[in-house]
Amino acid sequence: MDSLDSGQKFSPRQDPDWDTTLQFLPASDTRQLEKKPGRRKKLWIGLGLLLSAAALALLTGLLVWHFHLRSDVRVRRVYIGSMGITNQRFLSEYEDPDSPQFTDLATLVSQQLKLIYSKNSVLSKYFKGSTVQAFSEGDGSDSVMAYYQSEFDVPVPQQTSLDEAIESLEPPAGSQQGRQGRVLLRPTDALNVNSVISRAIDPRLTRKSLFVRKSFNIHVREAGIIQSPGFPDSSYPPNIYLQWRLRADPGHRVRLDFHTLILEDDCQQDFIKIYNSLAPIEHSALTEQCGYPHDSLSFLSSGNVLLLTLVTSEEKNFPGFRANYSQIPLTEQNCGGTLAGNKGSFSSPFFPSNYPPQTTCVWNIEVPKEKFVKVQFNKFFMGNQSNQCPNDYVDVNGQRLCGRTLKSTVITSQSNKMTIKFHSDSFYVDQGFTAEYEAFVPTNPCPGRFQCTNNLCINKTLHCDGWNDCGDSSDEDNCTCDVSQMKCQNGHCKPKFWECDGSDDCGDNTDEENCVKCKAGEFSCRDGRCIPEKLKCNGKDDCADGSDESKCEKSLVLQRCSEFTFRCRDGRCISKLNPECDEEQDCEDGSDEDDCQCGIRPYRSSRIVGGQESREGEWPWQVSLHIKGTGHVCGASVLSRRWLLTAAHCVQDNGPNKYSQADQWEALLGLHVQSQTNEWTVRSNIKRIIAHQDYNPLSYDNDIALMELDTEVTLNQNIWPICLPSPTYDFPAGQEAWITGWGATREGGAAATVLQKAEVRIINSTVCKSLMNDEVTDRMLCAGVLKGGVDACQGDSGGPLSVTGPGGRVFLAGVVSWGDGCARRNKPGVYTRMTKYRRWIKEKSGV
Ligand code: 4AZ
Repeated sequence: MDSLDSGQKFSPRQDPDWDTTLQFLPASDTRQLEKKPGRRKKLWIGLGLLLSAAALALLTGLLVWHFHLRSDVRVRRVYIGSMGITNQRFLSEYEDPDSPQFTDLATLVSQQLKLIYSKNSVLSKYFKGSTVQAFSEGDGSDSVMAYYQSEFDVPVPQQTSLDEAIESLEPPAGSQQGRQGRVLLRPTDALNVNSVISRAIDPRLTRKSLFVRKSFNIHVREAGIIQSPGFPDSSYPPNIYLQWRLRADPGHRVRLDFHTLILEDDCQQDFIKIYNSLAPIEHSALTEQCGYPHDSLSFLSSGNVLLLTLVTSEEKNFPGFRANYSQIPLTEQNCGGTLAGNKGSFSSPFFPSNYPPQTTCVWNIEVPKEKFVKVQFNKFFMGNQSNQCPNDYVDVNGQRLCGRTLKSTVITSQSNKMTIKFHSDSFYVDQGFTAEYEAFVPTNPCPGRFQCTNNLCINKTLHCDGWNDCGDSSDEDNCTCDVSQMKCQNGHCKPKFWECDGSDDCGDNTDEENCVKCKAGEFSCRDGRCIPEKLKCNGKDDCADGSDESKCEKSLVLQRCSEFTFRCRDGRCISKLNPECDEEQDCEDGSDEDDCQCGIRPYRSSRIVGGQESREGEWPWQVSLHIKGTGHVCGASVLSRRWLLTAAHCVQDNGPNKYSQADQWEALLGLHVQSQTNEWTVRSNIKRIIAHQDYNPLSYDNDIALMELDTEVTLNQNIWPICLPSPTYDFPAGQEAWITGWGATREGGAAATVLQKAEVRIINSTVCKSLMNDEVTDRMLCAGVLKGGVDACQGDSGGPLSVTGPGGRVFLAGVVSWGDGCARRNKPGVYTRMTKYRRWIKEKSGV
């Protein structure tokens, strides 16, 4: 394909015996007293009921009082912390929690904590005990950092005071704890303590259900691999809490690169969390991940320690992760410095990995005297956008930038100098930025190019072409439209064929006004007819194509079937739009939910030109079709354990190449990287190819073919069928869709090695026909990004155009077929329209 480019509150443990469903009997509920037997018996029953109600009320009141109001009911509260000790030298034995040296120092730390807590009336009253979890080198040469957990049993109403007391151990924000050698305790104490930081533990780590808790201590001097239990052969076990404590040599950082990470989607259930520490202290958390993340998954510590934790819940277990660890010298940080010359580039430390916490870099740019400096940030991922950017930020000549954006940002100076500072605080990291700088003559900032209001320079041909190329629309302001364009009220010019196409292209909707449409108070049927609005969802098919009843809460059985209505197996048609495999039974016979073992990513809960690398297992229906001895030629989709679907033009003889012969081909299922197979990849011979009998090699009409595998494959986490849409399935214009493949990454370019993906949109057929010189038939479907830059390309042919349906299952909307080049502006990709071939597929393959 072508591509352009917290400290959380600890909640009291719930008593499992506590019945939250207890209810008072309604006093006015006389139905209880109306039951059958004689009057005396009725009276007794009534009395009995009244007494039980009173007893129940008393019991409930007692329980409420007991658990919520009685001030001596206590809850366990756990704090995780670190203690800086300045009069101890770090010994290598401290890395082993079973060593006598570890035990000795741990005892001193526990005593010291007890002493610290004893000086505070609240802490001393509720303190239960501390355990030391690990030690690392401290900041200075003769210093050690201890990591501990302290437990308190506190009455429910006192929890806040306890939190405040713990916080009071730390000096107020901004003061320099320990810097001046301030010690929290008298010099007579065994340990000189220069910092104590404690935070309430993440409540997910104290779940009672976590029955396996294990820690691993790893020195990362020699690079190695960590993986979740069972990976990659089986899913991780339920209810585990694992910690990997990673240490590098002094003067080094720990580096952790995830190769695979597939967890349950809900972070409240399963998650990994990484800390810039050896204990899960909230204020040193660098990231939390769950599901199937797509961001950069490389992390670096600021010091020589890093902690990785994995927590899982009872249900939904996934493959887990594999990560590589290593150490790199602290000196290996190419960040900051002086930049001279007319142009150049720089990026945040370790880009595209996540930048380390607690890092500052300063770049001083100086260009020739008579010029000014312009810096363009191309990628910018600096944490959350917030006022004044108090956390991670980039400071350009005194102006702070933070947040995440894919748009380019340009900043100019009013002199030949510019200072750029990068800063990351102690927690939550991000990917950072890439930037280019350039010297410019103040009187002519964009020589030969158009200057946007945001200072971006763009190609002159992009000025007034209907597209927002600047990002701030300034290239489309105050334009004189040419004959092929319409003028929007906001002054923008748009291609005429965008008028009245149902989408707001002007930005002020003026391209959609004054279209011959239904009047106010009328509903527009899918066939263009107008009916009174009040007839919509009234249970009658007033449009006669079901469209006025198709987006209602309830699905109707219609009197008549139309080209827009789903036909159940019993022959009856229902009004609901796209009812198949949406996880709800709509047909009386349930046939809309039959044969729905498709369109899911078994282990996911959530090239293409202008695309990005996909993750392994993200597109389990994608197939790579190889010509034996040559390699990848086309894509295909898995329909079942036996059948694949591809494009007919992939299986046409071409001179000496006998592509129509099944024995020439080999299908690779579950493949991610070309020429790298793994335990999930299946290589299969082809038994039979069935190209569509009406395929037209000139027009590419009916560009579809089936391939039968010579043996059925076993489905696995990387091999799964995609759902086929029924003939009436609707893929409306504007809907998002994904293209995937190993094709060329630019027109005329080389094929991709890692499976690429790109997001496109379904394009209105009338618009597409006019863009593609009327060469698009009704059996074709257009999709793309009309601005250009994203498209399928050579080598993607035969692959899927995937669309997620209402129930979350993925449907095959099209098969990559043809286009006018790749990723050109106003030249969408053309796909074989799958809804037209449902019967043909059934007839030929039985699927
Ligand atoms: C091809 O040559 C091809 N831009 C496939 C798709 C497109 C162009 C070319 C669409 O296989």
